[in-house]
Amino acid sequence: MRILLASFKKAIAMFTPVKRHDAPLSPRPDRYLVYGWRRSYFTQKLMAALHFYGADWEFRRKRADLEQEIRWRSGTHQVPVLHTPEDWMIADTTPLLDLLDGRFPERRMFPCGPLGALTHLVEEFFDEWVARTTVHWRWNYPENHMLLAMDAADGDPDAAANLIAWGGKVCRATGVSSQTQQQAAEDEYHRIMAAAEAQLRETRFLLGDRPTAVDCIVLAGLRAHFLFDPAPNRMLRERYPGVVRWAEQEADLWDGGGALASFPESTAFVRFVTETMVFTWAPFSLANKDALERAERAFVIPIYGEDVSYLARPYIEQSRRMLARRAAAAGPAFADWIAGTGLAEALADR
Ligand SMILES: N[C@@H](CCC(=O)N[C@@H](CS)C(=O)NCC(=O)O)C(=O)O
Repeated sequence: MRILLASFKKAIAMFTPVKRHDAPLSPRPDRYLVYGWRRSYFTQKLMAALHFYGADWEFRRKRADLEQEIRWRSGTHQVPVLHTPEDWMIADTTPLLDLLDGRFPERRMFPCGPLGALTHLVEEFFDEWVARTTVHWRWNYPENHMLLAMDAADGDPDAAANLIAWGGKVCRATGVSSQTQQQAAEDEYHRIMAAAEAQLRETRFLLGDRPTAVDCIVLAGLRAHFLFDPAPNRMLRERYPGVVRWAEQEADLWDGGGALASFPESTAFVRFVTETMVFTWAPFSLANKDALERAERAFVIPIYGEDVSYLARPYIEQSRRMLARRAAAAGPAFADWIAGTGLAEALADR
């Protein structure tokens, strides 16, 4: 009898709403809300995608009063967080784009089949490797600091000083401390921009005449960082006028039409990125995986002619595995192609 009573109480508890003292500050929205910061790489990636989907959405600055609730509901302190009309608060842009592709299938950001796996691969380069260039150009140049830190910290000078110190640590963790690596990251980005400038003379987007997740993250780098932060801004504007026009006007005019260049040739831009990945992202993500397996906090690998130390980070490995699983699901045509690229080993272990 006592046992029966206990399980009855448990069942009742299961269906009794938890009492919260404060009403939520963010009630269920009737459109998609993006909580984030306009100067954040991944916030701008999600914003670019929502625009391309033609979704009904709105940007909301993630302010201090929402911090606790958003962190509690989404499970992360990072931005962006998407608040959906179902009242879900969820994070992590790559799986978010997968989810939204199912809702806007005519405007998907990851094409189906092997071209979709190739899109994920190129997206990974910008998400997990070029991310170091965004932090370098922002936090290694003092002329950016006050403007950006005060904006992020809503004008609070102590919080801004903490942010500048945090930026220095992120630069060390992502291998852009030495002069050589800083120069190498900038030179690499100039090569990427030169490839984008040439590609945009041929096609409206980087993989053809319609946008993909790769366009979202490249646009995000320009909009959140490189065409805003004082240090890189002027030089990039002078050297890549086609890219600037695309980022500031043309890309957003997409009408839902157009085709992508077919797999495996894809575009010259994609070929340039996959060749660059062989000596950058691939050794980096494999060494990160090995370091995590050995429970080491950091690892050292040769990059651009110098031994560079990186912090071992679980998310890099989680993301590599998601990519490896997508690559495996893409079938034999993708497997045959990847075997000849020098990237197969980085996608082997899922
Ligand atoms: N994998 C996540 C990454 C999000 C992310 O790294 N956001 C950055 C801003 S662009 C952030 O919140 N950084 C603060 C931190 O990591 O402490 C995504 O794709 O959304």
